[in-house]
Amino acid sequence: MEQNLINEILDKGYVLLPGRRSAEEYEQLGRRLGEVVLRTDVVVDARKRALQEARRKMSGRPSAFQSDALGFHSDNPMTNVIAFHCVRQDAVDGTLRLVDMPALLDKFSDAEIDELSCVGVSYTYLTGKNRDDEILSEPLVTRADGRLLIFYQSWMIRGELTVHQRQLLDRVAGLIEEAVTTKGIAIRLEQGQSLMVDNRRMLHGRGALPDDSKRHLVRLLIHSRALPYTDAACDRGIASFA
Ligand SMILES: O=C(O)CCC(=O)C(=O)O
Ligand SMILES: [Fe+2]
Repeated sequence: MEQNLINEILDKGYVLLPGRRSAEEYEQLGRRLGEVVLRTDVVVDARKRALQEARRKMSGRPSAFQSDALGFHSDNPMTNVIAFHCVRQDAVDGTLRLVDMPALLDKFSDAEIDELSCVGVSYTYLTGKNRDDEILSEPLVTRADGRLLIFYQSWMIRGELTVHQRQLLDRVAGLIEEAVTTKGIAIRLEQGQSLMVDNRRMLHGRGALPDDSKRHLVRLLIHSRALPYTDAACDRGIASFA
């Protein structure tokens, strides 16, 4: 079962698991794929959001607890699989959208990819004693064994950029928007369904939800040695769990 899931994630960038299961069964399955670094109840909750914001070292970032739309992004680059399980779906929408970044970056020349690989995107430790103490940086694009590994959070691109890098980033942002309308992947999970996504390949996002939405997903951030990852992000991250 695990190998089939891994193969499908490698092939398509994500897998919608067949059938339905309980949240416990889903979490067990997640643990068989790798190390579960973080488990989060994704719900619209203004209080949770305010608490999270107060604790954050880098403030003003979007939150999984917000009702506003969430722009396309990767989650923390220390993990390469993000899993979502639906405990309860929103009454009206709650669709997750995915964009396959390496496919989109096909339009860029090797030299342009090199330029993008010099753009650093900030993040902090996901867990452990160093959490939020240190601001780390991962390249927006890393070449690894003929693949491109992505870490994209448009709001975390800090530091000096050249004019050319800025133009490339605008082009990337435009293509992401375009991909959603033309060949974007839209998945509205139903109760008991689970989705696993290659976090170093696909971006995810969603539209706005009502402030009183009852939608509830369980998100697992998993570090799997069976899927591509970058040493810098993962080894530092894993070392900090102790
Ligand atoms: O609410 C969602 O569908 C996604 C939220 C999100 O980006 C996350 O939990 O990582
Ligand atoms: Fe996310």
